[in-house]
Amino acid sequence: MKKHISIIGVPMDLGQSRRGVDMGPSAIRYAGVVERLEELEYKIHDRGDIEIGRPGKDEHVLASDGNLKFLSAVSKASEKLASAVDEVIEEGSFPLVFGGDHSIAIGTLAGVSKHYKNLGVIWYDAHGDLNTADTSPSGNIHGMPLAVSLGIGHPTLTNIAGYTPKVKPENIVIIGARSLDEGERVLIREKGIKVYTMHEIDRLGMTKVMEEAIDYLKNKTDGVHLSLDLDGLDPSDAPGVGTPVLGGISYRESHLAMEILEESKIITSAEFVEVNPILDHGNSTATVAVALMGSLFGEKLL
Ligand code: EXY
Ligand code: MN
Ligand code: MN
Ligand code: MN
Repeated sequence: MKKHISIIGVPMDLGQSRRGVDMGPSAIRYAGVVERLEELEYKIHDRGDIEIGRPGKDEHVLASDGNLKFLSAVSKASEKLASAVDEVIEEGSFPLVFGGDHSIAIGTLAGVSKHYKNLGVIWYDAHGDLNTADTSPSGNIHGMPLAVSLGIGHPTLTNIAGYTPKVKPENIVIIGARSLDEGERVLIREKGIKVYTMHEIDRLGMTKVMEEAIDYLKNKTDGVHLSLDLDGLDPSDAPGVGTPVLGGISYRESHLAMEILEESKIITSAEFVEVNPILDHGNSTATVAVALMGSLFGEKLL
């Protein structure tokens, strides 16, 4: 029987300050994702895009907390996304979500986590995304989704889908970190969150990092969500992102990471975020995202 993947596009750009990332889902589709995954004998159901409301022009100022830009529009979209992801899992299909900025992970995890007692999360990112309104230097919600999913942050965000928290700190592995704010460092230490920074990736190599991450998660979780921010990769390989950070994971290392995840069979949902075609060279970042999905879903050369 063919395995089923359901694609959900989330054209969200309100979680950060650079327009264009709302076109990420189109860019990823244009890069041929459906055809690529169909080649792998998957049955693909593209559910189209979640509708993102446009905010009033002063909304970020009017938000109940001044340091949470577009709180209301992000929350509404997160609720819709959570319901769509929930439906996909109910149908027995694999949810594959395309961003949009990383604030969408709030909704994805809200839809996924209710189906698992102990959801694991692999957060592949240059950043920790562990800020709150109090620690954020920017007020951009895309710097907060992992904290929100831990139940830390504004209640409108932490209570998306009516429950909190979505994930336990001991079930998270961050891979690729190289830009953390002070408040995020404090939270990582306080909660004991497992982080493979670029230092560990350089030192141990990607094979060891992924094997350790999988060992760390596999016996204590009943599902693992992959949240892959394209800015986890080096900007030379993935230039079309809004918050690039030098010294990142290479294209080859990322392929290897996806192949090792595929072999482990632990991934039960995934999202690919922060593709911004306006900032891209051609459509290369979406093309990289699609190639990584190929590896994650089992593409082999021979
Ligand atoms: N830490 C910075 C902030 O909170 O504003 C930058 C966050 C970028 C988040 C990107 C998507 O991973
Ligand atoms: Mn359900
Ligand atoms: Mn991120
Ligand atoms: Mn990032």
